[in-house]
Amino acid sequence: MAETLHTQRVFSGIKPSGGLTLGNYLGAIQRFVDMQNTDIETIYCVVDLHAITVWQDPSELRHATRELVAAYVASGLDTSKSIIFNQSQVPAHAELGWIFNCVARMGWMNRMTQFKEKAGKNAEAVSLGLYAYPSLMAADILAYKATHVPVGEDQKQHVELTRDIAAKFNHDFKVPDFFPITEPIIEGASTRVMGLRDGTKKMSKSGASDMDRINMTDSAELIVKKFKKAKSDAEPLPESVEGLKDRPEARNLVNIYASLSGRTSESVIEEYAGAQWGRFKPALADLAVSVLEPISTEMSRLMQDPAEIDKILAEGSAKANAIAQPVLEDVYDIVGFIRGQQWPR
Ligand code: AQP
Repeated sequence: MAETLHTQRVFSGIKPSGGLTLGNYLGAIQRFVDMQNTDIETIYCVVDLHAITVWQDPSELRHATRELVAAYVASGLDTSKSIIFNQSQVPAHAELGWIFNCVARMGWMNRMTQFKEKAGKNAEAVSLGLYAYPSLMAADILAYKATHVPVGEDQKQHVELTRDIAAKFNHDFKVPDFFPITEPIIEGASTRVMGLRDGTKKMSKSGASDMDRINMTDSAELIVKKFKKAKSDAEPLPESVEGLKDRPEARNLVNIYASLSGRTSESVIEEYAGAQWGRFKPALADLAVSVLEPISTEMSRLMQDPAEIDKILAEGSAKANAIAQPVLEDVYDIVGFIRGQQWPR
């Protein structure tokens, strides 16, 4: 458990960088909903500043931003319980992000594996924003002094960097405990949903093949087709989860089933021990359709009223700003910036 000094607060976000996948749903959104239903304050962001670290067509970005809000709400996030907003409407993120660029060390950033994966062999040509992304992510979290961040396994290293930035800021400016040392919450059977065509690579919005992922807006027919064509292996399902150890595709499909049904992988294996893929895959597809279809239907309904979605974002941004701005003002005072009459803005 993180700091007792700080009020418990959850922050997390998703990039509007394309259509949402089952990985985003199981690794993040489903868990955002679970956390909303606890006593802890929950803040969920559409991190549009992060999305533009790679090229986004402006009208597609607007669409993806609204669609992400629609997915949040259709999946069960409730604006009376959670703050839902887009990052660019709260200037504290970018302003604190700059300060953290000056706190984080080059050596720390050079160790970020996600940058290496995303930049690939093309590191010289990618944006500076992609490289600096983790310090903006630290600002997203710490602008709210969030104590807990539900994320998928792929974001663990970035939350660790957030902890390092918080500790260095607290130390350098001699303000012990100003920022909390945030805890990542990485739990459940789907902390890393893998691709359907390659069980060794994460399912991703921007992955090259659409058949590798389930999109939250896919039709029932397409979901069934994708699971039918999902890579598996020649063996039936094993008698115990240990038998999935060297079978990445099989393990992934079992984990997806477990998360979608709110069960453990053990209990899924107990039910399907010895089953052939011809039995398991249709059951998995039916389950996925039963979970995703009501959500995508509600998403399309919400998307018919973009003004209502923009209103959710405006109201959420005002609430987010009311928390983040005083934190930023304290940071400015701590750092030694002079604040004139326009503050508080
Ligand atoms: N495959 C996944 N399994 C489990 N969790 C996942 N998340 C993403 N993919 C998986 C979790 O979703 C949250 C938001 O992620 P994001 O969209 O902000 O960034 P990302 O991790 O880079 O997602 P993508 O789909 O891979 O986007 P692109 O392709 O645009 O880079 C995070 O909590 C993440 O862990």
